[in-house]
Amino acid sequence: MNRFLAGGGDRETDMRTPKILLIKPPLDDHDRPIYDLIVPLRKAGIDPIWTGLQQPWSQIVKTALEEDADAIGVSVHTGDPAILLGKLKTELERAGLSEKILVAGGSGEITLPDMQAKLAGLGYKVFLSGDAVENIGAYIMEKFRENQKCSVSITEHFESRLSRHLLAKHITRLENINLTLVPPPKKKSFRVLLAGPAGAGKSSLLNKILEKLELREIKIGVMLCDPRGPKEKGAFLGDRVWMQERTLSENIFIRSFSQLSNYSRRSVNFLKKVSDLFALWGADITFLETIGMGQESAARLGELADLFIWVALPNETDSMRLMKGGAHELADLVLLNKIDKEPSFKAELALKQHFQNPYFKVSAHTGEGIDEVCEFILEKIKNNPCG
Ligand SMILES: Nc1nc2c(ncn2[C@@H]2O[C@H](COP(=O)(O)OP(=O)(O)O)[C@@H](O)[C@H]2O)c(=O)[nH]1
Ligand SMILES: [Mg+2]
Repeated sequence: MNRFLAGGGDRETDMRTPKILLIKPPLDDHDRPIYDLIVPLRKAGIDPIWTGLQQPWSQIVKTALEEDADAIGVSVHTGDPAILLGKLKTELERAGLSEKILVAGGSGEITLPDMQAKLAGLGYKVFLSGDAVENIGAYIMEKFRENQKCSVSITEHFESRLSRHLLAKHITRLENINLTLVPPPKKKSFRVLLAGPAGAGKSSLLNKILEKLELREIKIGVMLCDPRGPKEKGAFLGDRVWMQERTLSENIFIRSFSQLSNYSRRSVNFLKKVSDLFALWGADITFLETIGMGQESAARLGELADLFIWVALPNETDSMRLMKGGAHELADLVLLNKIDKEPSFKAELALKQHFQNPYFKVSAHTGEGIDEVCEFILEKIKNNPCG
């Protein structure tokens, strides 16, 4: 069947900020320069993605493909920059990703004038420690705006099963323009929402859950949401760092999104459409990790979920908190995480008194309780009419 994404030309300006994937060559072990870039890039209105050190090229390229980042920033401190950046360029081209904005920086050989000329020949704009970080942001924004001008396309036809590459591209199109998938997929993917306060361990638990489900040959889409700050527009998309081992799996597709903390109706609709696209790629399950949540209303997000999981910390779960209103009321399941370091009996007592649905004690560090969580999810899918 031929499907298409169709819609008007109104650009979703509040949805789309340019993304840059920050990387180190596989053998380079120096992440400090990356950390120095993150906040200045956010201030320039750009979402930086950082995935961690020591990743093979194949993993870097798969991440670039799934995130469909507008720019790739490479920090080189050891090795021959021309060989390393040449290799990256070849790998990106091989994966059909030749249109990226490429920037590079670092120390050592990259500072030599003839090296900069070589890298310019490969398409990289080089920024060195003497350059103001703002210049990197300004360069990326300028190139991004140029690319945006020529990339508005309203109707996109495609065959019913999406490739990984097309899935990534279509998600970007949805970020750009309010499009509708026609017809909607018959088989939806089962949507599991992971919510809870920042730092409760949502990403770490998701990594463990994916590790188990991956062994069962289940196809999984993952949406990771990180917050834009109240002052700066860009968001640091850093959740992938906790799931590095999962990013090479052919059955897993991970995409990061910057979100405002109030989850407007438009952004919830957008996330729903992304999960429909995941279904067309073949995903049986879509996980959505929300930005850290507190006591604000999460009702709109609740609409999105076939299964709403609330991740809580034992020390912060007591009767007083549970008796107050909050997002935890929407939960089908509570995970009391970090039981390797915090006693849980008081939290359990409070949950038994004030929470009607099941809870599990878990640890993302030791893996305790993760099998039970996976069984719970799979059982729910079995009983789900659209799953
Ligand atoms: N001791 C312990 N630490 C954990 C556990 N799960 C996560 N953490 C740590 O808690 C911090 C926040 O974890 P993260 O997964 O980023 O939380 P998120 O903000 O809810 O996604 C990190 O330093 C993790 O290593 C756990 O089960 N036990
Ligand atoms: Mg997280």
